Amino acid sequence: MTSPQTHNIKYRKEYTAPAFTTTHVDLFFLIDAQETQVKSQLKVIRNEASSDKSNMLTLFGASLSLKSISVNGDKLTSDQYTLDDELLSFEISGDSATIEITNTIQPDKNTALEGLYTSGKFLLTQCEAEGFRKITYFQDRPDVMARFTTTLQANKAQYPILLSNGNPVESGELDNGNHWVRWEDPFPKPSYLFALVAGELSCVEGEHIRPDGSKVELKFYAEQENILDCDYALASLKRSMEWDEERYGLVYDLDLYNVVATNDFNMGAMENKGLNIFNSKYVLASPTTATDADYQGIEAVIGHEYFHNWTGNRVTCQDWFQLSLKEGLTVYRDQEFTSDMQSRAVKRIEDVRHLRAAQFAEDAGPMSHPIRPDKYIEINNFYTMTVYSKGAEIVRMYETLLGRDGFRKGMDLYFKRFDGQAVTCDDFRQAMADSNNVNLDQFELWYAQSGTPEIHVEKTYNKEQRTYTLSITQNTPDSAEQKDKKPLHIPLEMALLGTDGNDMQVSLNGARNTRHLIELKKAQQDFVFSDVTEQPVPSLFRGFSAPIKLSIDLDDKQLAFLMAHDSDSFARWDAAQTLAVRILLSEEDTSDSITIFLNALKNTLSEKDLDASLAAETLKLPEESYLAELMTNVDPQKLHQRRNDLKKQIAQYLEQELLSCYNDNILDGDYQPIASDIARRSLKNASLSYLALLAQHQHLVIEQYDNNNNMTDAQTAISLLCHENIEGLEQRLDSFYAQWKDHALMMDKWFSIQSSSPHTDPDAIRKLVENPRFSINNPNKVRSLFGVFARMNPVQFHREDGAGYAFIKEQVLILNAINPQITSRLVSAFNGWKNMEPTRRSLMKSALEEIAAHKDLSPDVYEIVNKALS
Ligand code: B3K
Ligand code: ZN
Repeated sequence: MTSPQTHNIKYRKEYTAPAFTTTHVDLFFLIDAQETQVKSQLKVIRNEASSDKSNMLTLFGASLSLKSISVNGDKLTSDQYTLDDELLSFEISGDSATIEITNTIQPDKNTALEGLYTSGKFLLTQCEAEGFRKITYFQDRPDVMARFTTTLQANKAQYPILLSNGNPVESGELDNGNHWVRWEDPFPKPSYLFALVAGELSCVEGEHIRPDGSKVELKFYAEQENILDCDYALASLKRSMEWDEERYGLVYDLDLYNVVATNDFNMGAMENKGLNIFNSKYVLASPTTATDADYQGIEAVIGHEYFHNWTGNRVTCQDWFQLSLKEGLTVYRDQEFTSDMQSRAVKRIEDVRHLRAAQFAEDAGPMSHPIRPDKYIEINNFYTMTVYSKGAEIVRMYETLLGRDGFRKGMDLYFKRFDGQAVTCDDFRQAMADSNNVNLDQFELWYAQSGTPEIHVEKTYNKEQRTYTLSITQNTPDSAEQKDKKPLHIPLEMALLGTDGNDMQVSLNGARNTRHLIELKKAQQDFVFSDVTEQPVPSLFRGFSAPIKLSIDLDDKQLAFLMAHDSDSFARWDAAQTLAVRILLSEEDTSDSITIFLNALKNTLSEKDLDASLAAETLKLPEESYLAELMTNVDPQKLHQRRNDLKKQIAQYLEQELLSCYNDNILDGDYQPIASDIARRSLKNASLSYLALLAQHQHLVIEQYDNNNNMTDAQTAISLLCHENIEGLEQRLDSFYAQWKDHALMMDKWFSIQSSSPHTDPDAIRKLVENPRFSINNPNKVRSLFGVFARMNPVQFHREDGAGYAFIKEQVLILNAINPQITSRLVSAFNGWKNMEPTRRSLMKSALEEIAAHKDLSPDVYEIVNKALS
């Protein structure tokens, strides 16, 4: 590891196309867990489009042992090249060359899980963003797109399965017990999409028939004991393929689609061309082991990686600053897929809840960055909520502005112009603008500016003239690294509700309608509606038409009115959230607001054609991290207490309604992860989470746990037992353990159920670290125990004695040497320190300073900690 001083910053503005590009790569691997030999043959040619006319070819390489290198058949001597920890450079005479390189790597020693590494009985790769350079020397940058051929050779008994990108074209056996398979990927791709898998795996197969009648083979690989749990993922893949054909006319382009599930993965999944690699959490499911949320997670991630085949793989990013080009767009696509498969309204609510809880906080803290960052030290730190989820919101705004057909025209033009190329966010925006004949220049600011815009609305009704004026200002606050931000182009979907609760027919600039789309472009703008026959209640930013914070003076009764009547289900939910936020943050007496809120909730739960899933969403109070972001001098324990007190008031006031919701939504029959059943379970379990706060109903939790026939009900119940410390918990945790101790994903649940509980203190977490099923080398375990503790257990992480911070600090220092990517995620839990009350602020700061003083910090951790402290 390098010392802090040498962690250099990369700037977006410094992009230049490389002097040479690689067109063909022929790889040979002699697979062995201790030492794998890699031979590569590269065909490089001068890149005419580049302004760089140098004769030097520079290849990246990290943690490699170089054995030999030759150019056009001539072996280079050590004075003919330069080599350091990161780069290998040598001269190319002429405009093209064939390069041959041999090097070795040590998969077994690779604990960072980037490059080639070991998981159980197989070896696998993770290359995005810059992991290919840990396999061999290469122009490891996304604007170098080459055709790959990969030959894998290994002992047949130990490594019966040998997979790589594209199609298998040849295979054979050798006398020494080895076998080999050659894979050819016909599509030029950047090296971050390279993958290989070698080892013992079982397989289940399916197929998809394309619109032209041709067949795609679908194969899922997992360890033998899990292979039966791949069915749902396989079905989701087929649904994804059909959906993309239908919605965007995008068809899969190889005859084989492989997916491999592993327990050892730094993230959710990876879209390698023709060979996706997945965290087993997003593949494996059965009714007794997976919750509704797990099933939905699988479908979303399977879809996401599949959709990358066009948005990411066929059209890729010029450089890593453009990451949101593929991630924001692909998240938007997977959100739309889920909306079509499940409930659009609920999906929108869940996504906005998540955005507010995590992205708003990120954008208000030291890691605030635009969706297209201008600089970074370690690109892995920029796979953020901002790049992904805010990025998806920005793509969604094109669709809001241009309409669904206009957006589709833009997508069609984007693929027509850029298929097979590595491009920029500006290219995408231009395709949207050109295909719709509109000017989207101002829209670029969404890519360039960080921070969450604040919209303030003043409203005036003129009874005589029957006009209603919305006077709207926008402002994006200064953030860590950006000041003086400009006004953005913001779509505002809205309606005015009359006293009957219906959207009024009103005119704006001559257009008479019940719904209007306003485009904000200036710091201050007035919109005058005419034909407004009575004083309306405005419903603004319907469907969350832009990722902003809204402030408007609506009283409690008006919010309750929107909760009851708004025809937009998102706006109904959001009115409830706004009222809850007001109650939870107010310094004044809130009893009147509470009464109005409780009655509004009661009406929601008593509606005769109640939508169970929307009712469940309405019952969920705003997340603590969202509330904290709206405050200063946060005392997270006090905030937690306050939110719990409100929950208890709701439980008491709505006891009968909650009991009915609970009882009416108990399902008979076999578990099915279908939308209608999920909706009912979700209302039942949301109700149970309130009833669990009332001593007289806690028996329901025990009964639900003991009689469950699915993991959704079981996990809800055992988490409630744990969080409310209900008698009978210990025995049930033990039997859960006894039943599932050999099931990795179930052990992740067992750890996280405990680590999120306010009754699990740092000492108890230390005991869990000693459990034989815990491993600090396994990212899922680290996330379940440490990640969940730091993010979802505010009572213990933010203890006033500092023991929670001390515990995470210790783990960060241990993990830093094992897995930098996982560590930098964990250490980010300290990012909100400046927003805390003074005691915790100084405790968190000291923890960060102790981490910063550590001498061998990885660039990943160094970047986060230094930003946090600056
Ligand atoms: N593209 C990968 C993420 C890679 C993360 C590298 N640190 C998964 C995805 O977004 O689909
Ligand atoms: Zn992605």
